Amino acid sequence: MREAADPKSFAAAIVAGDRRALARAITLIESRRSDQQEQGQAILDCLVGETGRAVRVGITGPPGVGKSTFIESLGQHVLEAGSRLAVLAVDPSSPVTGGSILGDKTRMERLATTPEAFVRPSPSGGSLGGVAGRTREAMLLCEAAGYDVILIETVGIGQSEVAVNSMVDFFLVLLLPAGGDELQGIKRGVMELADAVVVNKADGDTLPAAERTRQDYENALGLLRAPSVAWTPTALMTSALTGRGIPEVWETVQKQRNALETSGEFAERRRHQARDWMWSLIEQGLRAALQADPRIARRAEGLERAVQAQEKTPSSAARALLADFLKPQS
Ligand SMILES: Nc1nc2c(ncn2[C@@H]2O[C@H](COP(=O)(O)OP(=O)(O)O)[C@@H](O)[C@H]2O)c(=O)[nH]1
Ligand SMILES: [Mg+2]
Repeated sequence: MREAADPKSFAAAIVAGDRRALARAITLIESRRSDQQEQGQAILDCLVGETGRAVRVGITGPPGVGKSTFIESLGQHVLEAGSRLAVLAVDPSSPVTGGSILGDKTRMERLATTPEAFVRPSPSGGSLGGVAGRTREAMLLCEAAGYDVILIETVGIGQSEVAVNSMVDFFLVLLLPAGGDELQGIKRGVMELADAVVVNKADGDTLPAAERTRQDYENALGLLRAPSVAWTPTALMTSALTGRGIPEVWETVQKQRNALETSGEFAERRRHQARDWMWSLIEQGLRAALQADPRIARRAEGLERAVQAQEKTPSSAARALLADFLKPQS
């Protein structure tokens, strides 16, 4: 596929199942070069009608909990059930822990070599908003390519969970046996987003602790505000190594989907996500335009100093800058 191939034939190749075209389109979307990004967007624009049909599952959890291993195991199960599977990762920390990508590739070895599966390692670098944004677009491209289950892995630190939650239908928090969510570095806000909590490593010596932890979270979930009217979040237990509990996880995803579709919440959630996504792009675009305007950049520097020196309040500085930015230029 040549670099400047026209978007329509590029899009057609993706729909026809050309994996290299799909990979190339994702690379264009992830590119830092604006001409390549535009090519990627043009391809995506041709494909809007082909998107939206997958089951989108986000998987988060602390480093080492077994997310990649879990995805390998759940992925096999999904493939055996006859689905086509795409795996994407949002890992804003990957430039730091550069080795993790290599580790993930070997952990998802079986998936990576299965023709019905498409595994895309984390993009490295960039702001979280940017990384998550590109993951969302990569997800749409995968849907257009006919993948009907999309698993998105995100490391449970910072805001990435919230970003991923805003693009998936089912949000799964993976935890270790024992230790409260504070100990595991999971914020309460993230627990409130969970459609299911899954305690992994329910095997060998850690099986009894996994059982206790599952029960603890089952109780804790009962006290949290449920994210949905039609679905009550549940706590499960798996061993990604032995496969124990994996079929139950998939059953749970399907049950939630049915419940939300029946109640109408499914379509509503997707509509909200699309609207929020539009606004977050508008905000990003505004910020980029603001930062790209040299007149504003100079003004901002002065205002920043004044705010830091407590000569101006942040709100008056912000108002002054916005007024400047929005004033028609002569
Ligand atoms: N005993 C046990 N070890 C597991 C299980 N799942 C993952 N591991 C191990 O935990 C380590 C981290 O797994 P990984 O999938 O890379 O975790 P991630 O950082 O969350 O993606 C690896 O050594 C895995 O082999 C499990 O269910 N049971
Ligand atoms: Mg991993």
